[in-house]
Amino acid sequence: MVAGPLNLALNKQVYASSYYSDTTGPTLAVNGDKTSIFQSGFNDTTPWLSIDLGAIYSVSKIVIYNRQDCCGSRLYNAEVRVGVVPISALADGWRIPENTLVWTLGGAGTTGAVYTIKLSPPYEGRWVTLQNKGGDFLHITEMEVY
Ligand SMILES: [Ca+2]
Repeated sequence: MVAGPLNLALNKQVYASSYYSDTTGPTLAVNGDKTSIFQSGFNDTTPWLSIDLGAIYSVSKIVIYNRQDCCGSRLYNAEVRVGVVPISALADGWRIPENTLVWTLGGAGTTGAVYTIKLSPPYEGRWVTLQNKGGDFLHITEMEVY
């Protein structure tokens, strides 16, 4: 039997600059369920979500599932970074640019969109961070790392 690719982000420790409520916390972005939604909180104009893979991995692909029910355009000028600088608390936000930029969404996202980011060659990192630069909420249903 050949095992499928392992989602390194699944049920890993995950942090966010804010969250909307206890029912929209950051763990919902890595719980393997494409319907449950992480949503950032009010008054957070550069919200981020940061996954700790638990060790340094060679990352070759990241998949982001935008919200399926509405509001996909709130994902706007978003950035994904991979690296070894820990981003696990609000005070770490200024260090996000120290990790390597691997993807930028130019403009607005689309409801229901799935963004597949291929890293060729693969990039080594432990922390994978998605930041929304559009000034609005960050909400996605899932983020996978391979
Ligand atoms: Ca989810």
